[in-house]
Amino acid sequence: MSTNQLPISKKDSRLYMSFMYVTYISLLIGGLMGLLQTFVRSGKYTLPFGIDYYTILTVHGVILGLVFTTYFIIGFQYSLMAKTVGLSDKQRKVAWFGFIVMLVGTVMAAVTILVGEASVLYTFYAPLRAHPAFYFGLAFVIIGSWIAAFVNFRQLYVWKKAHKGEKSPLLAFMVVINMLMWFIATLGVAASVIIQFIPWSLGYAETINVLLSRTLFWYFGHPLVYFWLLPAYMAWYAIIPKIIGGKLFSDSLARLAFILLLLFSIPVGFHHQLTEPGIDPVWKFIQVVLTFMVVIPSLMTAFSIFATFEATGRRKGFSSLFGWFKKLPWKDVRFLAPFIGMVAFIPGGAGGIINASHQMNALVHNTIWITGHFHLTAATTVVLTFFGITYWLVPHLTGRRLTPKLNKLGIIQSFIWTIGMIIMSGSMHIQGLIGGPRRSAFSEYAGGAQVETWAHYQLAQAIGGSILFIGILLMFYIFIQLTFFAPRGVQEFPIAEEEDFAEKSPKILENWYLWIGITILLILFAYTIPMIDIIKHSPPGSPPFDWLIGR
Ligand code: HAS
Repeated sequence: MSTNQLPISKKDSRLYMSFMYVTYISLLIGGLMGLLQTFVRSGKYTLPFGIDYYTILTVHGVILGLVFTTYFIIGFQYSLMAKTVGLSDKQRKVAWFGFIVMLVGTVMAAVTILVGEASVLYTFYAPLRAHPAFYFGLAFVIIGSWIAAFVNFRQLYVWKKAHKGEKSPLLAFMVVINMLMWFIATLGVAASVIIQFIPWSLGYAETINVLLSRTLFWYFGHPLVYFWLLPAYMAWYAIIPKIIGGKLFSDSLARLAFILLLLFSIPVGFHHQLTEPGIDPVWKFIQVVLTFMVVIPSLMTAFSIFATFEATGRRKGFSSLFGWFKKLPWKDVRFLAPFIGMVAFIPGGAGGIINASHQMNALVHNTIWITGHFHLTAATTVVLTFFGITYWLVPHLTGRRLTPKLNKLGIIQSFIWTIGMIIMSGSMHIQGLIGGPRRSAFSEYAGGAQVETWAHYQLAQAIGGSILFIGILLMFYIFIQLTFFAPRGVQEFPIAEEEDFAEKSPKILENWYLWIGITILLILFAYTIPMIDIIKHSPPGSPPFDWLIGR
């Protein structure tokens, strides 16, 4: 990869930091809601002022799953693009516009939820119905993120025009893949929101086609989790090697892994709907097979990271089998936090494979096992990597330094997070296996025969949740320090270089027409027939396609 790093101007920094402010305010609010949830589920606490459990569950899911992640990712990706391919004045203006559109949408959705008019959880499954402002808010957030996507596409396009024949910088390539995936995936949820939810919530349509809405949601929902994961992979492939004093393992392998993630992350939404009637089992099976295909790039990533660690250690002179492992920079939080995230992804990924394994899904679906799964993958792997990025990105943007004291606090934060998550996610997994449901307040199933057994695990979740909340407070404190108070200075923006003897990456890896073409073909293959089936066999009075099938 080209080592030429472009400077980030003050004006640019202000834009990227605006995304970070929303990110960390969201973390604080969303984390508090998570804490309250675990308290309620423990059965030892009821919410004051008649606040509904599902309202706080919705705030938690929407604000952490959709707001915290999206703002961090877009802000981080902009900074990667600025460093590698640059951002023009015009692009910055459009980027600000996108930010404002997103912010307006976020505020609309947040207020609607907070006043109790949209307690529909982050999946907003019909027939739960929210106030129209919630759906309009979501639509704005999506449109704002599309603006960001198109700015990113334009940034790479302009760079390519000025650097004819050169391969694009790896990180810019990765950002474009992620935003392409996001754009294609959000078309599904946008269609559902605009064609189905908004007319229904405004009262123009009396009913809603539930299965169609859920299918469109999950067409988006699985790539959504990769939209969270890919920025973490960007850091693992191209930033962590620099932090540990190594080089990029393989530019081609990294690009191929991202291409495979683009191809296979979308046509797999049915693995969230395996227990749903109305979808032909053959198509469910086909999407399960495609789900196993999307595991491959993650295995490639695991291989690549191990190889980077080992190669770096051996270059430093450690010849024993695992000697290199001891010498990784354990005291550097920029490495430690993402490393713990990587380790968490080993059981997290294994859990995903269990979920995807058709028959086994019947055991875990809709149990709190799934909640345990995504607290390992999203809330540990991804979030700890995002924290790891924050420790250098924020001071880089604010012209400050990560001091040894803040580094130490970061290490403490990483351990608090790990302990809290082991307790909380571990007990969720176990409770799920013995039938504990997800998305339920404790009071709703109190009196059932299994409550006694579940109660222990729910108490453990409240303890884990409390530890995690302490972690959130500490992280927020570190963020404030890095933004406003840390000493002025220069914090490195670590981007790994390629090995001097690295082979040239094949040109085909940058053939966008080819990869976008195959992505579309795979989506059409996996979704066309089942979608026609769903529409054809939907019950009478299921808009919006009644007119189409003559009812
Ligand atoms: Fe998942 C449900 C399947 C990955 C998030 N998932 C969810 C939900 C969320 C979520 C939020 O098939 C709940 C949605 C809801 O509300 O209903 N998931 C998978 C599969 C993967 C997977 C096959 N999930 C993720 C990631 C997420 C995430 C990543 C967030 C970021 N998931 C499912 C299924 C369901 C599901 C079903 C529906 C369940 C149901 O019934 O509702 C795969 O992508 C996983 C592949 C990963 C690996 C691991 C590779 C390991 C690596 C680390 C290497 C470590 C190193 C460190 C090198 C194969 C890369 C060195 C270590 C040393 C020890 C030295």
